[in-house]
Amino acid sequence: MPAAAANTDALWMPFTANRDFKQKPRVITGASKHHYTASDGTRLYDTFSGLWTTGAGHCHPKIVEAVQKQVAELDYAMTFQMGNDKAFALAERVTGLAPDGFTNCFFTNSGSESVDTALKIALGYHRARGEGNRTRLIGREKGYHGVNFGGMSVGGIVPNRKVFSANLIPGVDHIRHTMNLEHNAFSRGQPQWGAHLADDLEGLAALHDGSNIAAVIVEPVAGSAGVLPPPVGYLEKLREICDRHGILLIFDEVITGFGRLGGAFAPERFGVMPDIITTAKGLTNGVIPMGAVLVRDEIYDAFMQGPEHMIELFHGYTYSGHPVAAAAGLAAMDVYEQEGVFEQAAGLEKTFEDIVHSFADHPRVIDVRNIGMMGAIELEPRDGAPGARGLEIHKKCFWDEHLVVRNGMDTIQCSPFLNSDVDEMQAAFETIRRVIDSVD
Ligand code: PXG
Ligand code: PLP
Repeated sequence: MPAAAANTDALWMPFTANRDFKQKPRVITGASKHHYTASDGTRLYDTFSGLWTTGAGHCHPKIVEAVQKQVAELDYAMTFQMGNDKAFALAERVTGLAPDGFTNCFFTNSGSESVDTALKIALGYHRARGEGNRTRLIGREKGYHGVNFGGMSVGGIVPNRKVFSANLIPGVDHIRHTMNLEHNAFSRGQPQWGAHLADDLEGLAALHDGSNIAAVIVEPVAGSAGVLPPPVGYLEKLREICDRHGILLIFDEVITGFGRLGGAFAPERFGVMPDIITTAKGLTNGVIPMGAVLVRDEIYDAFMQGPEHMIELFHGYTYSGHPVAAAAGLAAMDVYEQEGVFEQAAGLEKTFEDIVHSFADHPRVIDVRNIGMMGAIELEPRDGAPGARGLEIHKKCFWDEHLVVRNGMDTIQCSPFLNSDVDEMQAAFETIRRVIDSVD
Protein backbone atom coordinates (compact mmCIF):
# COMPACT_ATOMS: atom_id res chain seq x y z
CA MET A 1 0.00 0.00 0.00
CA PRO A 2 1.45 3.40 -0.89
CA ALA A 3 2.23 5.49 2.17
CA ALA A 4 -0.21 8.23 1.25
CA ALA A 5 -3.07 5.73 1.35
CA ALA A 6 -2.47 4.71 4.98
CA ASN A 7 -5.35 5.90 7.14
CA THR A 8 -3.62 7.95 9.78
CA ASP A 9 -6.68 9.88 10.99
CA ALA A 10 -7.32 8.20 14.33
CA LEU A 11 -3.86 8.59 15.78
CA TRP A 12 -3.10 11.79 17.67
CA MET A 13 0.63 11.80 17.13
CA PRO A 14 3.07 12.84 19.85
CA PHE A 15 5.32 15.87 19.34
CA THR A 16 4.16 16.02 15.72
CA ALA A 17 2.62 18.61 13.43
CA ASN A 18 -0.40 16.34 12.90
CA ARG A 19 -2.09 18.25 10.07
CA ASP A 20 1.10 18.69 8.10
CA PHE A 21 2.07 15.04 8.65
CA LYS A 22 -1.30 13.62 7.62
CA GLN A 23 -1.20 15.33 4.23
CA LYS A 24 1.60 12.95 3.31
CA PRO A 25 2.29 10.46 6.09
CA ARG A 26 5.70 8.95 6.72
CA VAL A 27 4.89 5.44 7.89
CA ILE A 28 7.43 2.83 8.93
CA THR A 29 6.54 -0.83 8.77
CA GLY A 30 9.82 -2.62 9.35
CA ALA A 31 13.43 -2.31 10.40
CA SER A 32 16.65 -4.25 10.28
CA LYS A 33 20.02 -3.23 11.71
CA HIS A 34 20.66 0.30 10.45
CA HIS A 35 17.68 0.71 8.11
CA TYR A 36 13.93 1.14 8.26
CA THR A 37 11.41 -0.03 5.72
CA ALA A 38 8.61 2.41 4.87
CA SER A 39 5.06 1.46 3.93
CA ASP A 40 5.81 2.02 0.23
CA GLY A 41 8.64 -0.51 0.46
CA THR A 42 11.57 1.91 0.42
CA ARG A 43 14.54 1.29 2.68
CA LEU A 44 15.76 4.24 4.72
CA TYR A 45 19.01 4.68 6.61
CA ASP A 46 18.38 5.77 10.20
CA THR A 47 20.69 8.58 11.33
CA PHE A 48 18.97 8.86 14.71
CA SER A 49 19.19 5.21 15.90
CA GLY A 50 15.52 5.18 16.77
CA LEU A 51 15.07 8.17 19.05
CA TRP A 52 18.47 7.94 20.76
CA THR A 53 17.18 4.50 21.75
CA THR A 54 18.53 1.80 19.50
CA GLY A 55 22.30 2.13 19.54
CA ALA A 56 23.00 -1.52 18.77
CA GLY A 57 20.78 -1.47 15.67
CA HIS A 58 17.18 -2.45 14.94
CA CYS A 59 15.69 -5.90 15.44
CA HIS A 60 18.87 -7.30 16.90
CA PRO A 61 18.35 -11.07 16.60
CA LYS A 62 19.47 -11.80 20.17
CA ILE A 63 17.02 -9.32 21.63
CA VAL A 64 14.23 -10.44 19.31
CA GLU A 65 14.75 -14.02 20.36
CA ALA A 66 14.82 -13.18 24.07
CA VAL A 67 11.55 -11.28 23.79
CA GLN A 68 9.87 -14.02 21.79
CA LYS A 69 10.93 -16.61 24.33
CA GLN A 70 9.89 -14.55 27.32
CA VAL A 71 6.46 -13.62 26.04
CA ALA A 72 5.66 -17.29 25.59
CA GLU A 73 7.07 -18.22 29.00
CA LEU A 74 5.88 -15.50 31.37
CA ASP A 75 3.88 -12.66 29.86
CA TYR A 76 3.19 -10.71 33.01
CA ALA A 77 3.37 -11.02 36.75
CA MET A 78 2.95 -8.23 39.25
CA THR A 79 6.02 -6.92 40.96
CA PHE A 80 4.05 -5.60 43.94
CA GLN A 81 4.77 -7.93 46.90
CA MET A 82 6.12 -10.57 44.51
CA GLY A 83 8.52 -10.50 41.61
CA ASN A 84 9.70 -12.12 38.38
CA ASP A 85 13.11 -13.66 37.80
CA LYS A 86 14.03 -11.40 34.87
CA ALA A 87 13.48 -8.16 36.80
CA PHE A 88 15.82 -9.27 39.59
CA ALA A 89 18.42 -10.42 37.10
CA LEU A 90 18.28 -7.15 35.16
CA ALA A 91 18.54 -5.06 38.33
CA GLU A 92 21.70 -6.93 39.23
CA ARG A 93 23.08 -6.54 35.74
CA VAL A 94 22.41 -2.82 35.48
CA THR A 95 23.72 -1.95 38.95
CA GLY A 96 26.78 -4.02 38.01
CA LEU A 97 27.41 -1.68 35.07
CA ALA A 98 26.85 1.43 37.19
CA PRO A 99 29.60 3.22 39.12
CA ASP A 100 30.60 1.78 42.50
CA GLY A 101 28.08 2.51 45.21
CA PHE A 102 25.01 2.32 42.95
CA THR A 103 23.52 -0.76 44.56
CA ASN A 104 19.83 -0.56 43.76
CA CYS A 105 17.52 0.18 40.88
CA PHE A 106 13.81 0.93 40.56
CA PHE A 107 12.09 0.05 37.28
CA THR A 108 9.75 2.31 35.32
CA ASN A 109 8.43 2.29 31.76
CA SER A 110 9.97 5.43 30.30
CA GLY A 111 12.35 8.28 30.87
CA SER A 112 9.52 10.52 32.03
CA GLU A 113 8.56 8.00 34.70
CA SER A 114 12.19 7.56 35.70
CA VAL A 115 12.48 11.30 36.29
CA ASP A 116 9.32 11.56 38.36
CA THR A 117 10.40 8.49 40.33
CA ALA A 118 13.83 9.99 40.99
CA LEU A 119 12.32 13.25 42.24
CA LYS A 120 10.04 11.32 44.61
CA ILE A 121 12.94 9.21 45.86
CA ALA A 122 14.95 12.38 46.55
CA LEU A 123 12.10 13.90 48.58
CA GLY A 124 11.47 10.63 50.44
CA TYR A 125 15.16 10.20 51.19
CA HIS A 126 15.47 13.53 52.95
CA ARG A 127 12.28 12.98 54.90
CA ALA A 128 13.41 9.52 55.99
CA ARG A 129 16.54 11.13 57.38
CA GLY A 130 14.61 13.74 59.32
CA GLU A 131 15.12 16.53 56.79
CA GLY A 132 11.57 16.82 55.50
CA ASN A 133 12.15 20.54 55.02
CA ARG A 134 14.27 19.75 51.96
CA THR A 135 11.52 20.09 49.37
CA ARG A 136 12.90 22.42 46.72
CA LEU A 137 13.86 20.94 43.39
CA ILE A 138 16.24 22.60 40.99
CA GLY A 139 16.34 22.07 37.25
CA ARG A 140 18.08 23.90 34.44
CA GLU A 141 16.88 26.06 31.57
CA LYS A 142 16.65 24.07 28.32
CA GLY A 143 16.63 20.82 30.34
CA TYR A 144 14.44 17.99 29.07
CA HIS A 145 13.23 15.60 31.72
CA GLY A 146 10.20 14.14 30.00
CA VAL A 147 6.62 15.27 29.94
CA ASN A 148 5.09 14.19 33.25
CA PHE A 149 4.31 16.93 35.74
CA GLY A 150 7.47 16.53 37.81
CA GLY A 151 9.83 16.30 34.85
CA MET A 152 8.06 19.11 33.03
CA SER A 153 8.38 21.32 36.12
CA VAL A 154 12.13 20.83 36.52
CA GLY A 155 12.51 20.87 32.74
CA GLY A 156 13.30 24.02 30.85
CA ILE A 157 12.00 23.60 27.31
CA VAL A 158 9.64 26.54 26.99
CA PRO A 159 7.02 25.19 24.54
CA ASN A 160 6.67 22.04 26.67
CA ARG A 161 5.85 24.16 29.72
CA LYS A 162 3.93 27.09 28.29
CA VAL A 163 0.40 25.69 28.26
CA PHE A 164 0.78 24.13 31.70
CA SER A 165 2.51 27.04 33.35
CA ALA A 166 0.02 27.53 36.17
CA ASN A 167 -0.03 23.82 37.02
CA LEU A 168 3.66 23.06 37.27
CA ILE A 169 4.66 21.76 40.68
CA PRO A 170 5.58 24.43 43.20
CA GLY A 171 8.96 24.92 44.83
CA VAL A 172 11.06 24.56 41.69
CA ASP A 173 13.84 26.86 40.50
CA HIS A 174 16.13 26.73 37.50
CA ILE A 175 19.77 27.46 36.97
CA ARG A 176 20.83 28.96 33.65
CA HIS A 177 21.63 26.79 30.64
CA THR A 178 25.14 26.62 29.23
CA MET A 179 24.44 27.39 25.59
CA ASN A 180 26.41 30.36 24.32
CA LEU A 181 27.31 30.84 20.67
CA GLU A 182 29.47 33.87 21.37
CA HIS A 183 31.88 31.93 23.56
CA ASN A 184 31.34 28.30 22.60
CA ALA A 185 30.30 28.06 18.94
CA PHE A 186 31.90 25.15 17.06
CA SER A 187 33.45 23.63 20.20
CA ARG A 188 34.56 20.05 19.84
CA GLY A 189 33.48 18.13 22.93
CA GLN A 190 33.31 20.04 26.20
CA PRO A 191 33.49 23.82 25.73
CA GLN A 192 36.07 25.75 27.74
CA TRP A 193 33.72 28.55 28.71
CA GLY A 194 30.85 28.32 31.17
CA ALA A 195 31.85 26.51 34.38
CA HIS A 196 30.85 29.61 36.33
CA LEU A 197 27.21 29.04 35.33
CA ALA A 198 27.09 26.30 37.96
CA ASP A 199 27.41 29.07 40.56
CA ASP A 200 23.73 29.75 39.94
CA LEU A 201 23.12 26.82 42.28
CA GLU A 202 25.13 28.54 45.00
CA GLY A 203 22.97 31.61 44.43
CA LEU A 204 19.77 29.59 44.88
CA ALA A 205 21.21 27.97 48.02
CA ALA A 206 21.87 31.46 49.37
CA LEU A 207 18.38 32.63 48.44
CA HIS A 208 16.40 29.73 49.88
CA ASP A 209 19.00 28.47 52.34
CA GLY A 210 20.64 25.30 51.06
CA SER A 211 18.97 23.27 53.83
CA ASN A 212 15.65 23.61 52.01
CA ILE A 213 16.85 22.18 48.70
CA ALA A 214 16.26 18.48 48.04
CA ALA A 215 17.89 17.88 44.68
CA VAL A 216 19.22 19.33 41.47
CA ILE A 217 18.59 17.46 38.24
CA VAL A 218 20.60 17.94 35.06
CA GLU A 219 21.34 15.99 31.94
CA PRO A 220 25.14 15.53 32.01
CA VAL A 221 24.95 16.41 28.30
CA ALA A 222 21.71 18.21 27.43
CA GLY A 223 20.18 16.19 24.58
CA SER A 224 16.84 17.50 23.38
CA ALA A 225 18.01 21.09 23.71
CA GLY A 226 20.38 20.34 20.84
CA VAL A 227 23.37 18.54 22.40
CA LEU A 228 25.02 20.82 24.94
CA PRO A 229 28.11 19.16 26.42
CA PRO A 230 28.96 20.44 29.90
CA PRO A 231 31.62 23.17 30.01
CA VAL A 232 34.94 22.01 31.43
CA GLY A 233 34.70 22.11 35.24
CA TYR A 234 30.93 22.69 35.29
CA LEU A 235 29.75 19.32 36.59
CA GLU A 236 32.55 19.30 39.16
CA LYS A 237 31.32 22.63 40.45
CA LEU A 238 27.72 21.43 40.66
CA ARG A 239 28.89 18.43 42.67
CA GLU A 240 30.91 20.60 45.02
CA ILE A 241 27.99 22.94 45.70
CA CYS A 242 25.64 19.99 46.25
CA ASP A 243 28.09 18.51 48.75
CA ARG A 244 28.43 21.77 50.60
CA HIS A 245 24.67 22.02 51.09
CA GLY A 246 23.58 18.39 51.37
CA ILE A 247 21.73 18.55 48.04
CA LEU A 248 21.29 15.37 45.98
CA LEU A 249 22.66 15.49 42.43
CA ILE A 250 20.56 13.63 39.87
CA PHE A 251 22.03 12.87 36.45
CA ASP A 252 19.31 12.31 33.89
CA GLU A 253 21.01 9.76 31.64
CA VAL A 254 18.01 8.76 29.55
CA ILE A 255 20.06 9.62 26.46
CA THR A 256 23.64 9.48 27.75
CA GLY A 257 23.31 6.08 29.44
CA PHE A 258 24.30 2.80 27.80
CA GLY A 259 27.03 3.79 25.42
CA ARG A 260 26.27 7.23 23.95
CA LEU A 261 29.34 8.63 25.73
CA GLY A 262 31.48 5.59 25.05
CA GLY A 263 30.88 3.96 28.44
CA ALA A 264 27.92 2.75 30.45
CA PHE A 265 27.23 6.05 32.25
CA ALA A 266 28.40 9.66 32.29
CA PRO A 267 30.51 9.48 35.49
CA GLU A 268 32.96 7.29 33.58
CA ARG A 269 33.49 10.11 31.14
CA PHE A 270 33.34 13.17 33.39
CA GLY A 271 34.64 11.77 36.67
CA VAL A 272 31.76 13.37 38.57
CA MET A 273 29.55 11.13 40.68
CA PRO A 274 25.83 11.86 41.03
CA ASP A 275 23.61 10.38 43.76
CA ILE A 276 20.84 9.19 41.44
CA ILE A 277 20.92 8.22 37.76
CA THR A 278 17.79 8.05 35.61
CA THR A 279 17.77 5.87 32.51
CA ALA A 280 15.44 4.48 29.80
CA LYS A 281 15.92 4.21 25.99
CA GLY A 282 19.13 2.16 25.70
CA LEU A 283 18.15 0.01 28.68
CA THR A 284 16.38 -2.30 26.22
CA ASN A 285 17.96 -0.91 23.05
CA GLY A 286 14.53 0.67 22.57
CA VAL A 287 12.85 -2.69 21.97
CA ILE A 288 10.35 -2.65 24.86
CA PRO A 289 9.52 0.49 26.85
CA MET A 290 11.42 0.46 30.13
CA GLY A 291 13.31 2.81 32.40
CA ALA A 292 15.34 2.46 35.57
CA VAL A 293 16.37 4.75 38.40
CA LEU A 294 19.72 3.84 39.94
CA VAL A 295 20.49 4.97 43.47
CA ARG A 296 23.48 4.93 45.76
CA ASP A 297 23.38 2.53 48.70
CA GLU A 298 22.82 5.24 51.32
CA ILE A 299 19.67 6.34 49.54
CA TYR A 300 18.16 2.87 49.46
CA ASP A 301 19.31 2.23 53.04
CA ALA A 302 17.67 5.41 54.30
CA PHE A 303 14.28 4.01 53.29
CA MET A 304 14.89 0.63 54.94
CA GLN A 305 13.62 1.50 58.38
CA GLY A 306 10.42 1.17 60.38
CA PRO A 307 8.39 -2.03 60.75
CA GLU A 308 9.50 -4.69 58.26
CA HIS A 309 5.96 -5.43 57.13
CA MET A 310 5.55 -1.83 55.95
CA ILE A 311 6.03 -0.71 52.38
CA GLU A 312 8.98 1.68 52.42
CA LEU A 313 8.18 3.65 49.25
CA PHE A 314 4.56 4.12 48.19
CA HIS A 315 5.35 4.27 44.52
CA GLY A 316 5.37 1.88 41.57
CA TYR A 317 3.88 1.23 38.15
CA THR A 318 1.74 -1.72 37.09
CA TYR A 319 4.47 -2.53 34.61
CA SER A 320 7.54 -1.81 36.80
CA GLY A 321 9.95 -4.65 36.04
CA HIS A 322 7.70 -6.15 33.34
CA PRO A 323 9.17 -9.56 32.49
CA VAL A 324 9.17 -9.06 28.72
CA ALA A 325 10.83 -5.66 29.05
CA ALA A 326 13.32 -7.08 31.52
CA ALA A 327 14.12 -9.95 29.15
CA ALA A 328 14.76 -7.40 26.41
CA GLY A 329 16.98 -5.49 28.84
CA LEU A 330 18.97 -8.57 29.74
CA ALA A 331 19.49 -9.42 26.08
CA ALA A 332 20.52 -5.82 25.37
CA MET A 333 23.12 -6.03 28.16
CA ASP A 334 24.41 -9.27 26.61
CA VAL A 335 24.70 -7.61 23.22
CA TYR A 336 26.44 -4.55 24.64
CA GLU A 337 28.93 -6.75 26.43
CA GLN A 338 29.50 -9.52 23.90
CA GLU A 339 29.74 -7.22 20.89
CA GLY A 340 31.66 -4.49 22.71
CA VAL A 341 29.08 -1.90 21.68
CA PHE A 342 30.26 0.81 24.08
CA GLU A 343 33.86 0.28 22.94
CA GLN A 344 32.74 0.53 19.32
CA ALA A 345 31.06 3.84 20.15
CA ALA A 346 34.24 5.11 21.80
CA GLY A 347 36.21 4.07 18.74
CA LEU A 348 33.86 5.88 16.34
CA GLU A 349 33.49 9.16 18.12
CA LYS A 350 36.47 10.97 16.58
CA THR A 351 35.36 10.04 13.06
CA PHE A 352 31.84 11.18 13.92
CA GLU A 353 33.18 14.44 15.36
CA ASP A 354 35.08 15.17 12.15
CA ILE A 355 32.00 14.40 10.09
CA VAL A 356 29.70 16.79 11.96
CA HIS A 357 32.34 19.50 12.16
CA SER A 358 32.78 19.32 8.39
CA PHE A 359 29.47 21.27 8.38
CA ALA A 360 31.09 24.20 10.21
CA ASP A 361 31.95 26.02 6.98
CA HIS A 362 28.42 25.79 5.60
CA PRO A 363 26.87 29.25 5.22
CA ARG A 364 23.58 28.18 6.81
CA VAL A 365 25.23 26.54 9.82
CA ILE A 366 25.58 28.69 12.95
CA ASP A 367 26.96 26.06 15.32
CA VAL A 368 28.09 22.46 15.53
CA ARG A 369 28.29 20.66 18.87
CA ASN A 370 29.26 17.08 19.70
CA ILE A 371 30.43 14.69 22.34
CA GLY A 372 30.60 10.90 22.26
CA MET A 373 28.06 9.69 19.71
CA MET A 374 25.85 12.76 20.16
CA GLY A 375 25.93 15.68 17.77
CA ALA A 376 23.98 18.73 16.64
CA ILE A 377 24.19 20.87 13.54
CA GLU A 378 22.40 24.13 14.17
CA LEU A 379 21.04 26.00 11.18
CA GLU A 380 20.07 29.60 10.96
CA PRO A 381 16.26 29.82 11.21
CA ARG A 382 14.27 31.29 8.35
CA ASP A 383 13.09 34.82 8.93
CA GLY A 384 9.74 34.69 10.71
CA ALA A 385 9.46 30.89 10.47
CA PRO A 386 11.64 29.19 13.06
CA GLY A 387 11.62 25.41 12.63
CA ALA A 388 10.40 25.47 9.00
CA ARG A 389 13.84 24.89 7.49
CA GLY A 390 14.54 21.99 9.85
CA LEU A 391 11.25 20.26 9.10
CA GLU A 392 11.71 20.70 5.36
CA ILE A 393 15.13 19.05 5.60
CA HIS A 394 13.64 16.16 7.57
CA LYS A 395 10.93 15.63 4.95
CA LYS A 396 13.23 16.01 1.98
CA CYS A 397 15.68 13.53 3.49
CA PHE A 398 12.85 11.07 4.06
CA TRP A 399 11.15 11.33 0.68
CA ASP A 400 13.97 12.09 -1.71
CA GLU A 401 17.03 10.60 -0.04
CA HIS A 402 15.61 7.72 1.99
CA LEU A 403 17.23 8.99 5.13
CA VAL A 404 15.65 9.39 8.55
CA VAL A 405 16.96 12.64 10.02
CA ARG A 406 15.71 14.15 13.25
CA ASN A 407 15.31 17.89 13.54
CA GLY A 408 14.56 19.81 16.72
CA MET A 409 13.33 23.06 15.21
CA ASP A 410 16.28 24.15 13.01
CA THR A 411 18.84 21.92 14.66
CA ILE A 412 19.75 18.60 13.05
CA GLN A 413 20.13 16.16 15.93
CA CYS A 414 22.59 13.35 15.34
CA SER A 415 22.45 10.08 17.19
CA PRO A 416 24.35 7.62 15.01
CA PHE A 417 24.34 3.94 15.79
CA LEU A 418 26.94 3.02 18.40
CA ASN A 419 28.09 0.34 15.97
CA SER A 420 27.79 2.46 12.82
CA ASP A 421 29.50 1.48 9.62
CA VAL A 422 31.80 4.41 8.84
CA ASP A 423 31.05 4.45 5.10
CA GLU A 424 27.31 4.43 5.69
CA MET A 425 27.57 7.18 8.30
CA GLN A 426 29.78 9.26 6.00
CA ALA A 427 27.42 8.82 3.06
CA ALA A 428 24.41 9.79 5.18
CA PHE A 429 26.03 13.06 6.22
CA GLU A 430 27.10 13.85 2.66
CA THR A 431 23.47 13.48 1.72
CA ILE A 432 22.35 15.72 4.58
CA ARG A 433 24.77 18.38 3.34
CA ARG A 434 23.33 18.16 -0.15
CA VAL A 435 19.82 18.53 1.24
CA ILE A 436 20.78 21.55 3.34
CA ASP A 437 22.24 23.06 0.16
CA SER A 438 19.03 22.44 -1.73
CA VAL A 439 16.49 24.04 0.61
CA ASP A 440 15.92 27.76 1.01
N1 PXG B 1 15.01 12.65 30.20
C1 PXG B 1 15.81 12.86 29.15
C2 PXG B 1 17.20 13.39 29.36
C3 PXG B 1 15.36 12.54 27.85
O1 PXG B 1 16.17 12.77 26.79
C4 PXG B 1 13.27 11.84 28.81
C5 PXG B 1 13.77 12.16 30.07
C6 PXG B 1 11.88 11.30 28.71
O2 PXG B 1 11.87 9.98 28.29
P1 PXG B 1 10.55 9.36 27.63
O3 PXG B 1 10.91 7.91 27.49
O4 PXG B 1 9.43 9.57 28.62
O5 PXG B 1 10.31 10.08 26.34
C7 PXG B 1 14.07 12.01 27.68
C8 PXG B 1 13.52 11.65 26.32
C9 PXG B 1 14.80 14.55 21.00
C10 PXG B 1 13.91 13.85 21.99
O6 PXG B 1 14.37 14.87 19.89
C11 PXG B 1 14.45 13.31 23.13
C12 PXG B 1 13.63 12.67 24.05
C13 PXG B 1 12.27 12.55 23.82
C14 PXG B 1 11.73 13.11 22.67
C15 PXG B 1 12.54 13.75 21.73
O7 PXG B 1 15.99 14.78 21.32
N2 PXG B 1 14.22 12.19 25.20
N1 PLP C 1 -5.43 4.80 36.51
C1 PLP C 1 -6.12 3.77 37.06
C2 PLP C 1 -7.63 3.85 37.12
C3 PLP C 1 -5.43 2.63 37.54
O1 PLP C 1 -6.10 1.64 38.10
C4 PLP C 1 -4.00 2.62 37.43
C5 PLP C 1 -3.24 1.44 37.91
O2 PLP C 1 -3.75 0.51 38.48
C6 PLP C 1 -3.34 3.69 36.89
C7 PLP C 1 -4.08 4.78 36.43
C8 PLP C 1 -1.83 3.72 36.78
O3 PLP C 1 -1.39 2.86 35.77
P1 PLP C 1 0.13 2.35 35.72
O4 PLP C 1 0.37 1.58 36.99
O5 PLP C 1 0.19 1.50 34.48
O6 PLP C 1 0.99 3.58 35.66
